[in-house]
Amino acid sequence: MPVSTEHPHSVSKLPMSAKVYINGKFFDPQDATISVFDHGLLYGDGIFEGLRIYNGKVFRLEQHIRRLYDSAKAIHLKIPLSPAEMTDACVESVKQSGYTDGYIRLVVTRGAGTLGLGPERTENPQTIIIVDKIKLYPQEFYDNGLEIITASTIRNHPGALSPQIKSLNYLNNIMAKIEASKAGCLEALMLNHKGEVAECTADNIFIVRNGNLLTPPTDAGILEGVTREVVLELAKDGGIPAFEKTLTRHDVYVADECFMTGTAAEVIGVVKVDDREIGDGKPGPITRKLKSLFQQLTMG
Ligand code: PXG
Repeated sequence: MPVSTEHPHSVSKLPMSAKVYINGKFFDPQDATISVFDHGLLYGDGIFEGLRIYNGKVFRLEQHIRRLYDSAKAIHLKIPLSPAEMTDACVESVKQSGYTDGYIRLVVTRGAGTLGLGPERTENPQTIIIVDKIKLYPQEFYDNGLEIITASTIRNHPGALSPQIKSLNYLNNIMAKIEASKAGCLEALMLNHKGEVAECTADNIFIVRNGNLLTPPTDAGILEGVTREVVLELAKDGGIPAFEKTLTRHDVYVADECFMTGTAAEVIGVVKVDDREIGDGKPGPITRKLKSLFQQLTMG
């Protein structure tokens, strides 16, 4: 099916419903299926992106597409579409859904093949674009902040699999997420193999200390979050000194403020870490300022 380059701002006549694009065709969710022999399922061999739609526009689409192709290159996966075609396919998928606000899950798998690890056993990588509603954290957590714990599960060792690759194997993060939920928390802080602060299971982390905004650098073993980049830009524009800096758990405990960023979470305050209250136990002024600047950006 040819994809349209028409902007999703154009008023859709289609009813609003979740839609799934698979290799150029659109399906209702219950009809969207791929092979059980897909190496994405059998081995987690594939990559993904999570994006947001705000007011009919895909937020930071270009950055997500770039990261997807970077992930693909790193795992020797040739995506059947060009970045421009993928961009058009995302825009068309949003249009087909009729959603003006929602979530996009972009997945490229290695494709179906015989059993065995080798990618040469597969052909036809599968391109999947799911447009769906997004379930946000309850509002009270945006107002009052979240409590998190440090997980004992560390982030992927960069020598095993670069955390910069958004791969379909999220098990280490899922293990950390389970630790969080067993501790009654919605997120967990993950350290790297050196014991430094890396990020959370699906969010990047920031702290504020003496008016400076600090976040771990890429070489701490993090996914370079699109929201993280936006927040660093907003800080720069808003006159908040911001730096990438190696952080320890101690730095987090004694921070004046702490918050997380992510496509799903946006900007959300963290007010307790491993049972230590951060600052005065409420989302701080810099957190609130950046949260509101971010919201203005998504509304604009
Ligand atoms: N770290 C990790 C490990 C992530 O997976 C982020 C940081 C934040 O990156 P962005 O680019 O979103 O600012 C992520 C993002 C999902 C889902 O459905 C997961 C993410 C994003 C959107 C949806 O689980 N992870």
